[in-house]
Amino acid sequence: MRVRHAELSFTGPATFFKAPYLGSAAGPVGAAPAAGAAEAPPSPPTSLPPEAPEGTVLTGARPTYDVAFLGVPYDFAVGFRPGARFAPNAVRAASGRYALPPQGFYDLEADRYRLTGARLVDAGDVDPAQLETHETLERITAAARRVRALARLPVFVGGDHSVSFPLLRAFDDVEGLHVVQLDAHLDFTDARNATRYANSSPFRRAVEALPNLASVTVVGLRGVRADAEAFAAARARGHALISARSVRESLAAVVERLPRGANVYLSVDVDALDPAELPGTSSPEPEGLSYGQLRDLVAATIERNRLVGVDLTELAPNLDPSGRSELLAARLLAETLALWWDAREAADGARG
Ligand SMILES: [Mn+2]
Repeated sequence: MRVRHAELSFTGPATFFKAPYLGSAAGPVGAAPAAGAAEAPPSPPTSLPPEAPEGTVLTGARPTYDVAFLGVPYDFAVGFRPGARFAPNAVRAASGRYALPPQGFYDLEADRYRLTGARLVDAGDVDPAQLETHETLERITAAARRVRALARLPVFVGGDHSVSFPLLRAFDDVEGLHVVQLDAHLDFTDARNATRYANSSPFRRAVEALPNLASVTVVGLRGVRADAEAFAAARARGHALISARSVRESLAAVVERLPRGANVYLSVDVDALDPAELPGTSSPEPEGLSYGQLRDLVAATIERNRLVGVDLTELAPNLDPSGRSELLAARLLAETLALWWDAREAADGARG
């Protein structure tokens, strides 16, 4: 009988999905580019220490991994209850429950294994420069570029939602970039309290900075304190703004409004979910999406488009002592990876 090292979910140092850890002590940003450093070898999921030397993420033309996770533990842009800085490590710990076995995940509904052979890596965390906002944003963008070079699918775990702006800047070369944002809030405010880089403004800053950002589709909107100017500006730019109520009325009709055939960056603010399912977030709004609705929206987005990157933001583990918020986030990421892997295989098969 084969025994895997660190079989139980709570054993060993926590990394995302128990993937090998690539970050140096300072994280990918702190690690200076090592000229001519050897490529990190593809390695199966394991909790053993990685053998890749620091700085290996920077050189390869072809990504070494299928999926790379980057923690972005920055929540200085939150206007209400802080705690998203703790999300990367909380998701690491919770995702031990979804450590990928060598044969993949057995899907009981489809009666098949999923994510079989996917090479995952934990690329460490960005080091926030605390109150030096622009320095922090630069570090996030630089780290995201490096993670893009490392893996076919970069997955970023925030942090508050402000991090989506510097993350998106790392996709400035992607033609016809489309953002699918699952969120209770629009996050398109120009400025509030003389602040332009808070977690209510990331997509306003992104469309200003990125000529290649064609459009944004937001699903899950609700609440009674929205910014009218922001909604007018987003509508004027042709963004699709879809309420949580619309999802309740007809998920199928909402799916038809998602982009098709686009290069999509998926940004999941966990407050899109109903706070009864995910209470651990800064600004919860009642009447949110169910987990199943959110998962189906993610599935439809991935099936219809080419996914270039994913972020998950606004998870504040300290606001949910039960721990179920980070477990749900880890579960969503595991399903997202499986959906992406299926879509990638289908696309490879079609190219034949
Ligand atoms: Mn948001």
